[in-house]
Amino acid sequence: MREKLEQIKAEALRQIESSDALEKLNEVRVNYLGKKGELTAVLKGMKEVAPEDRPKVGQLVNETREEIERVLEESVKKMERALREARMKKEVIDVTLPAKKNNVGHRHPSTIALEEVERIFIGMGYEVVEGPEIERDYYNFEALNIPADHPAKDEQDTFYITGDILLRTQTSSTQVHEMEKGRLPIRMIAPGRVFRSDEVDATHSPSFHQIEGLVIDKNITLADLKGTLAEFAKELFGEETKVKFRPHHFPFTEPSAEMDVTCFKCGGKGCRFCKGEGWIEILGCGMVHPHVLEMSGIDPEKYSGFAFGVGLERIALLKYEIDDMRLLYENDVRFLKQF
Ligand code: 2NM
Repeated sequence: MREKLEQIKAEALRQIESSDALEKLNEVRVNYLGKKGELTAVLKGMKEVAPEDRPKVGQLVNETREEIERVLEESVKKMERALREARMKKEVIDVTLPAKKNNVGHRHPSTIALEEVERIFIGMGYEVVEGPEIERDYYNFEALNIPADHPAKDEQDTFYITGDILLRTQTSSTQVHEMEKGRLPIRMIAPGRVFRSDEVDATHSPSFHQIEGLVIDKNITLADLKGTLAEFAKELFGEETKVKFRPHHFPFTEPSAEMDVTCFKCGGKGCRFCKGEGWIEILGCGMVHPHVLEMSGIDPEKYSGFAFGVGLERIALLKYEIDDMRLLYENDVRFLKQF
């Protein structure tokens, strides 16, 4: 019996020794110490042992069991330690590696241009007012004196949600809301997104941004319009910038004009940038039509005003000498981070 136990122990220890995984060690535990294990089998065979020898044999079985358990425990601990060490080695952090670049980003060129325009007008005492992008036909067209048969009202040009509700095509609608409040005088700019059913190309997009200005007070004249916009042009493009007004037509202003600025690249001599003209078209403007004032509840006998509208993307393209508007919408950071 002693020999048999020695044999079992030797075989168990050999198997422990050759185990290369925790699962293998567990197999050894089950095979030798488990309920159906070899040592248990020996205990079950005790009835064949002479009664006086039983305590001795029992003790021997227990000693064998304890020895196998001890070696097994040791091996498990050793293996677990080795596994942990291997894992730690793999997870080691090399603190000498260069740090990941922290990319902070910055404002979009259109945002920079917008904030520049806002800064200029806030400096002249204007309020910045934002309004809804979804409007009723009345605020986008009718209140602005735009007749029902005007080409801008065509479904080809305007995004309609229903027959009466649409995506604003200009931010003048915000100015109408402001006029209706009846708080005079008004000195405001209305920046924001506008929508027109245009195909995308280098100078068009179905969604772009406008900044429209409105001043209403007693005794406002064309001189105020010219002085204000000349000052705006100087602040935006430089002190030496000159302006010129060309007669134009808008339904909501009378008289109406388009304003050109001297090319800030050549100073007006004519160059590639201004296509040899020396002048660059920058905005539309005019004296608010008396009927527009009247419809919003302002007495045109007592009050007068001027208004203007400028495209934000156009300003950004000019200021940063970008030749394709699509670059402003693609948001490729390699492009954007140049400004
Ligand atoms: C422009 C050109 C001229 C304009 C008119 C008004 C309002 F609300 F007073 F009637 N707001 N903006 C206006 C005038 C807009 O954009 C080219």
